[in-house]
Amino acid sequence: GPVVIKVSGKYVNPEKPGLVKRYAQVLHELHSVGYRLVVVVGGGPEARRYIEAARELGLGKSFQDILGIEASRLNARLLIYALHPNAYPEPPRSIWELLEAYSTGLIVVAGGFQPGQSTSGVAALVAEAIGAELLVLATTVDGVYTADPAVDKSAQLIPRLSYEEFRRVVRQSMSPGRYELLDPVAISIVERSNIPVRVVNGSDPENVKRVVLGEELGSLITG
Ligand code: U5P
Repeated sequence: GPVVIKVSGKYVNPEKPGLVKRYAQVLHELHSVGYRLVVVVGGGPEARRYIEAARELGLGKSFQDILGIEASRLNARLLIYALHPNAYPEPPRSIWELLEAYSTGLIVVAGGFQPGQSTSGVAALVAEAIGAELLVLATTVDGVYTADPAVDKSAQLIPRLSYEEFRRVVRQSMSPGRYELLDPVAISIVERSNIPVRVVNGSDPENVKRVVLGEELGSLITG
């Protein structure tokens, strides 16, 4: 079945051409063995710079989000061109454009859609629309922990948890550039459609390949 992969903008951005290339290789491999793929790319450090500048200018959250969206779309384009000619040439801007791009059978790479969410919200909406069997979050941590592993050394990785348990361990933020692992939109969507979510460390694209091929790695969030 189809798979949606959300890659942190910390890994797909102009500072990491080597990693972008390795992501392109892994995605190409999975696509060529028959997986239908949609990849959603985050805004990364560039999005945070624009959002911070907008904040300092006193601009509202909608404008901050829009700047974040444009940064994520530029990162998406970097991966699209690295995948050429196997990816749809434009990052879709909405679920309508996504479905049109997806119907070509090419790998589709998206960034943000609209204010009020993060790219994890996009990933969840897309996963629901295309009937994905799995949503992979290629992120900066090894999985979901009992506490923030960057702050609390005694934090433990939780290999398997329910949506409800996930809600309890991750505090939900609604600030531009500071949405958590799954934003409130994303968690509601995956829960209402019972989409399994696998959280892995995205610093190595091979981790994404492993979990798409069925390996148990990181954390699995299910109903
Ligand atoms: N963003 C949105 N809507 C989207 C995707 C992203 O407003 O559909 C904005 C948020 O401010 C988000 C930023 O924090 O772009 C960068 O995306 P992300 O890397 O946080 O997912």
